[in-house]
Amino acid sequence: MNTWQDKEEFKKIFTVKAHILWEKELQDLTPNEVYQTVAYMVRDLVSEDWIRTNQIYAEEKAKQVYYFSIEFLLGRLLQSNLIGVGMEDVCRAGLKDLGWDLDKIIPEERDPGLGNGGLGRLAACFIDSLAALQLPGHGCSIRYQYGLFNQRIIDDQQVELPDNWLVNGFPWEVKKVDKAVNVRFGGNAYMRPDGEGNLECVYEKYSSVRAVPYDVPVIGYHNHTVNTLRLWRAEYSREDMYRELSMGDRHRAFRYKNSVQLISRFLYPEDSTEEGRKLRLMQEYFMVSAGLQSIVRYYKKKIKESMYDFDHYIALHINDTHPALIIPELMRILMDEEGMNWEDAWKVTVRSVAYTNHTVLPEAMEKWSIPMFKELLPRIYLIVDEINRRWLKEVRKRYPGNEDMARNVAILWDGQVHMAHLAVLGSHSVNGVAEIHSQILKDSTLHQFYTCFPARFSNKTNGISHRRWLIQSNPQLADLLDDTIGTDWRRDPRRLLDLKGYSSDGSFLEQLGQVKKTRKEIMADYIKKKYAMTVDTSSIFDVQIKRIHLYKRQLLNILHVMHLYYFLRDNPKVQITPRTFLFGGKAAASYGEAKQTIRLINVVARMVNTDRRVSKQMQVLFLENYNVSLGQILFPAADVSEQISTAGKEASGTGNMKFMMNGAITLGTMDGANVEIHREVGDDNCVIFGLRANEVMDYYIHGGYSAWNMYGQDENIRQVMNSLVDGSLGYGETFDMLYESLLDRNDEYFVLKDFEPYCKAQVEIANRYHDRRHWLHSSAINIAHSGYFSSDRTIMQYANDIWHLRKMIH
Ligand code: TH1
Repeated sequence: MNTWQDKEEFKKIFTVKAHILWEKELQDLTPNEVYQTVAYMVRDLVSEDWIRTNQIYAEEKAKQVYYFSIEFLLGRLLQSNLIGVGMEDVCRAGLKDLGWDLDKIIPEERDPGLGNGGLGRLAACFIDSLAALQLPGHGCSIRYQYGLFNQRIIDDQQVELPDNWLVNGFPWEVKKVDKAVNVRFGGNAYMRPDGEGNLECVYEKYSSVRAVPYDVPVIGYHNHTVNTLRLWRAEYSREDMYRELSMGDRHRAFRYKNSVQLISRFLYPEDSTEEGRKLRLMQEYFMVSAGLQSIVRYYKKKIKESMYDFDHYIALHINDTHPALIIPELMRILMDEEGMNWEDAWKVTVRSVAYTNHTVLPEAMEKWSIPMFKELLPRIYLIVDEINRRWLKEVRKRYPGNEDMARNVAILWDGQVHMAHLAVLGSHSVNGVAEIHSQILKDSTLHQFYTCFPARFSNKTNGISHRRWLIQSNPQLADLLDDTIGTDWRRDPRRLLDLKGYSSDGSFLEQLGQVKKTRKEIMADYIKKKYAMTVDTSSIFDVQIKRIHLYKRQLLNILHVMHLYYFLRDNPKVQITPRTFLFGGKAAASYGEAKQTIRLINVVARMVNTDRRVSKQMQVLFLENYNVSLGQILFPAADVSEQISTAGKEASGTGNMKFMMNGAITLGTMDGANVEIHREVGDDNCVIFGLRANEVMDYYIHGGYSAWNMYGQDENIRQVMNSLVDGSLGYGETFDMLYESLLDRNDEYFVLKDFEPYCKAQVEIANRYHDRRHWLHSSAINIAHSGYFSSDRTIMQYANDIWHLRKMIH
């Protein structure tokens, strides 16, 4: 691996590089120019390894996985890449000599926010683990010109601002003009006899979009592996533009240009809900077709094996259903371009593709209207129609007269294309992302498919990169771990278990307490600078950060905050352990209830923070624009991790794991990966409350839950509910939509049902925190067991059980 020998060499190279890039003297460089200079220097370090990695994969014909995801929520790359090449300290020292502070340079990088939340961040952790484990695997996605919107809070409410993250360029990417491909949309497709007794497809009058790849290096951890994240950008073809212009219709020509450029302009800001826009369908096909065409071209040019053996060398993974069109697209290429028959093409396709499901919320299941689908993708529609026809024929033969069965597994039904059904049928592997979630898939969401293909289903519990979420974001804790158990855990996070031997060691626990204190002070400084607010660092930092969604129940949290406030206000003699309630998260712009929840949190925060009677005992703050970078400050500072979704709704959650790894105690329901966290640490080291998934399910199936009864029976619920609509909050503000969802719409997510158990769980948290030594012990146990939640473990499971990859040492 290329490195900088020492800080002297760093400074020499930096000087030359900066002069070439900026034609300036060093003292005139802006911080952003310093950032870019270092970024390009890191790229220079890895460029040989990047080329070499690809060479080795091709020479050895290693099986490679392509991880297709409509989102990759990378976060900033400078520090993680410096850590990857082992050069953070040299760089820091060199910059210091030249008069710059690396910690002030790092924030110059715009946070690449090409994702909404957990699904996109999971994809980023996965490619990080692939490279760290020296596995041949690459990411494939879209180079959105605008990432997820920037959130501002104005007059208590969320305002969405465009995230023009590419303004100063993105030094990590390499545009590969020679690797561009064309993706076709619209036109007509039909079958006709080919003269040899078979049918062939004619596809005509389509319009072409040029897909240009931008490659980003994915740098392993202290090894020579550099994999690739390939991001596609849509460009109009100049020829098509000139042809239109030459035909005299300038408006048509510019409409064409604009419509093409729109394809890679915005990331859809929806999380866990279906966004039924035509442009989104175009994005999905654009990504899949461009990615697959380039894979097939590479396969033929470099691997040079038969297309019938494609699946021996290539694994295609789809992150939720957004890339599920890879199934008919591969069928199209194998049949229309490689001349394979249907049966053989289907075999190769199913053996190549594997699918991960990330949600069981019905509103998040992707469905497209058939007329729109057909118009946009006529050739792909013919293939999907044929897949469906053959499949239903088989189902009706196997289950004669059982139309329920047919309905539950059909790909085309009720005028819609059901993407999850297509994904299950066209894959050899289907997995959920936590045990309870995988069980729900088998028992209900995909039950009929499970009876047809039981062997396809498995669980792969999510994980997180301990490199980003511990080594990088919490160096204080990482150093303490090194001093206590040695450094092996950095390569093998399961070794964190060694910490159990110190979980009752008084001097270790004191140091652990000191680290947490330091991280809370860093958080407090951020809050002081940004909000001119002083938070009490000896208070319990109680944090809920995630997308705002009714099922995640930020409402439950804030209703408890309101209850606690009323209680303290009315009982001035009561002393509690002081609390700081921190919230963060974005709401989809069109999600009224979520946006009203943000306003409620902000209104309550002002009421609490300005009331001198209680503000020594509790404070509340909504942190603006939660993203990866803010997460890196928040997770290390948290004492309590709020994981309070309605049981059965959160497929996994991954923030829960980031908190745990940084020593926070989980306050949660038996949902998603909380179940496994609870199993790892036991009742003593987390606080579980509320309805279980089966109880929630029973209420949905048999009824018997009345939100109004809860309201009638519980005085505390009445008090907080009334205040939502009686004008007693803020300046007479009301929250009708939230009130209605809780009472008139019968509280779909059981907020009121779980209210009292949640309040009790919060008392339990306070009691435990009171015993500092016991709390720190729990904190240590959580860190020790967090190694299980490293995405390295998750990726090894995918690599062994689904992709069949082998480690490539070089
Ligand atoms: C999330 C799940 O809600 C979360 O529980 C899980 O930990 C995470 O995926 C990673 O597995 C999902 N995000 C999305 C985003 C879209 C559609 C469905 C889901 S599920 C756009």
